[in-house]
Amino acid sequence: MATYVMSDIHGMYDLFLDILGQIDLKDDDTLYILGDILDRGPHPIKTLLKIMEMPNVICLVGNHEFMALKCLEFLRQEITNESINDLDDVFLENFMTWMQNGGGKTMDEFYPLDKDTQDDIIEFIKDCEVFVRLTVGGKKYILVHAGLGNFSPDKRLEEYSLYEFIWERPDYNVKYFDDIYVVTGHTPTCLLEDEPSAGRIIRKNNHIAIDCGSVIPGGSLAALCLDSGEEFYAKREKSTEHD
Ligand SMILES: [Mn+2]
Repeated sequence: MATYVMSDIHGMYDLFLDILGQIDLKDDDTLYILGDILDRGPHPIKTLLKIMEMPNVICLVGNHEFMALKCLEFLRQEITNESINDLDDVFLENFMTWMQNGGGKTMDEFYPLDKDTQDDIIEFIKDCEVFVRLTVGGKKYILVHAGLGNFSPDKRLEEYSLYEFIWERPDYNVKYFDDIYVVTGHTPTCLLEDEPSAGRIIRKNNHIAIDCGSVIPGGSLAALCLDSGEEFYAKREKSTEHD
């Protein structure tokens, strides 16, 4: 009955399989994936389809799934006079933003799929959680992709906007809660050079930062067992798998 957390796979399918091999997920274990399965790395849709087959995985939405959803839903509809009229500046801006953030890799794998599988993927993304409250071994956790933007101790979780959950980074130097750990992805720890454990999972001020930069040269995909505190890493080779 172990609980694991992981985040920001970004299409790094081989690293994902490596971690699954290490944690040896049992039927009664649960793995939470805190978003950003898609984009940037070589196999985002292959990774997502694998996750969709795993009954004991619970996914949260990341900013990359959100960007993809907004574009894929529009792009896969039949082109009609009506939909051409919808091709407005807002859509084009969304599309440009997604492409600049590695969406091309997701498009490449999404388009050859049959329509039913495309539908399944879109529905799966829509069903992802935005945040999860959890108690493991008597310790309380909040899981969320990016952070609690515009944090205030008096603000209820239900009062945060989607943008504050999936885009805005937390301040790891501020303890948000005395009795709750906030587990986040989105911010690659290998880029936090001032932190003594940069590149590893960072635990600080009741924050737990688990995005170790799977798609960044020299970075890793990480997983954490919340029951034991054990950390697992699959390190990205410096020169393969990604252009
Ligand atoms: Mn992100």
